[in-house]
Amino acid sequence: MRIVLINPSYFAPEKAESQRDKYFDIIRGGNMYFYPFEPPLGLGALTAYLIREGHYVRLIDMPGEDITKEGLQKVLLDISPEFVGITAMTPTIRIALDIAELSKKILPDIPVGLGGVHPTVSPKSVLLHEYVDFVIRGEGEKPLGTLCKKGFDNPDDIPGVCWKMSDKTPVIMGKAPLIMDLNKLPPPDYTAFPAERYINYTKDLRGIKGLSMMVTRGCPYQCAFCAVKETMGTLWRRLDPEYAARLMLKLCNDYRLEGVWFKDSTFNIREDWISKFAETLIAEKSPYKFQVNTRVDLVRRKEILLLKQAGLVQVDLGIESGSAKSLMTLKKNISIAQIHSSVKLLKELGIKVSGFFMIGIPGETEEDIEKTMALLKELNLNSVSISIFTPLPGSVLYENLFNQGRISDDMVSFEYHHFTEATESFCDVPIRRLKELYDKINREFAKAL
Ligand code: B12
Repeated sequence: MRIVLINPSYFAPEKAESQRDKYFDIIRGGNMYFYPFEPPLGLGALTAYLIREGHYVRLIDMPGEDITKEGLQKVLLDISPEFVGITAMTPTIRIALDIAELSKKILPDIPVGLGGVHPTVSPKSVLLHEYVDFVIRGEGEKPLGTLCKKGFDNPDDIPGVCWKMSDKTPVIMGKAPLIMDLNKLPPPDYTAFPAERYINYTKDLRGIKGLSMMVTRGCPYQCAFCAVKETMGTLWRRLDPEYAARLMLKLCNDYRLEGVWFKDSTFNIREDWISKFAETLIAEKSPYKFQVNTRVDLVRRKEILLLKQAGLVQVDLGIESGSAKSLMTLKKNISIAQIHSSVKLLKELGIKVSGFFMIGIPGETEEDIEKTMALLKELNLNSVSISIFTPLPGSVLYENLFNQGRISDDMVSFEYHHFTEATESFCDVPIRRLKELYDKINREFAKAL
């Protein structure tokens, strides 16, 4: 079967330029190394899986290939696919739906399915859209593989596959069981997207020729702002550590990289896994650098030293706030003291530290935000990424705010869920002031570094 998978552009067309400029201004300011330009690993994983199942797959990576809607139309007509799959996070749902419409208009008989975080948490609203035939919830490999095998006229009883009856009534299915043995999946297909562009981009921004990788799925922590449990669950699953290390070596070798960015939610959940992973790299005399994401309460001296020996150069920490009250609201389960001690330790060990922060957390006053500013100054990190809190569907805080009637389930506003462009305040500081503080925090911080 000929399958097209589409990674939509990040920004709604009318906002594209201002959004991009805004991000680049922040980056130029020197305090943010984050811009949403990363390889679509989810679709890369699906591509590899479907190819192994015997299908032809063309991944259209709109941001990576800089494809416009006109370009997309041409590729769709050229390929004449038998199924079009589109990925969507909350901020890209409207664009994903526009693409579904475009696909239906030029290929009216070809089924269109949406997957990813937003369709997973809000299957009904997405399926009610005129141009969407299927919503695939959770990990997509098995449900989409089965649907393609069974045929699109026969979608009932496939866990994870939601569909419409002939009178358009949506049939909502639960998610497919989590994939327990990740080793059995083929690694994501990096040839399916323009890897070189992503490599050049990381070189410009982070100084290292690198690519992102993921070797685990799921996160057992309960952070109230995060939505990842909806697609990947709370059960931590991983590749065998030796296999994960070999895949990293292979990726670096294949693309002549200097290193890898691990995008796993929390990299060092288990110490024995980390030891085997690091020891494999050390035994192979790996010359490559890598970065990981983790929590401040998981920064352990012995482990960091071993990882450093294996090539660890940077740790990204979810610090989020300098206010103990806000950390409670976020259910981070970390203390300000832990933040200080883990940053101090990482610096001592010669590891670069980057931090994620947010302001405008529900219940916050200006005083809480000032505490975050003070913490940012004290920590003096190598780089930071600061967001204005935005409730993500699939997260506990979204649910709470929704139940309190503070947000409507209005899809149109979702494209403003770029955290630099918040249109609404969910804390005690009015939105205009929040934006002023956001600009101030970015400006001041850029100077402090
Ligand atoms: C890498 C990453 C990015 C990258 C690349 C995303 C991409 N295009 O792939 C970049 C940097 C661009 C990015 C940006 C943002 N991200 Co992000 N990101 C991630 C991250 C860390 C990993 C995603 C990943 O590759 N996972 C691994 C693959 C295997 O999983 P997957 O992508 O979910 O795909 C699987 C299933 O979802 C499903 N599936 C996905 N698509 C499709 C499509 C079809 C047709 C089918 C059948 C199945 C299917 O099958 C896949 C294989 O099992 C996740 C957190 C995490 N640890 O997962 C957050 C996450 C996805 N991001 C999130 C957010 C909020 C953002 C931003 C809004 C942040 C910001 N400050 O602006 C922006 C949004 C940009 C935009 N306009 O859309 C949220 C999404 C929540 C939500 N409700 O939408 C997540 C879950 C993190 C969180 N804290 O909650 N992100």
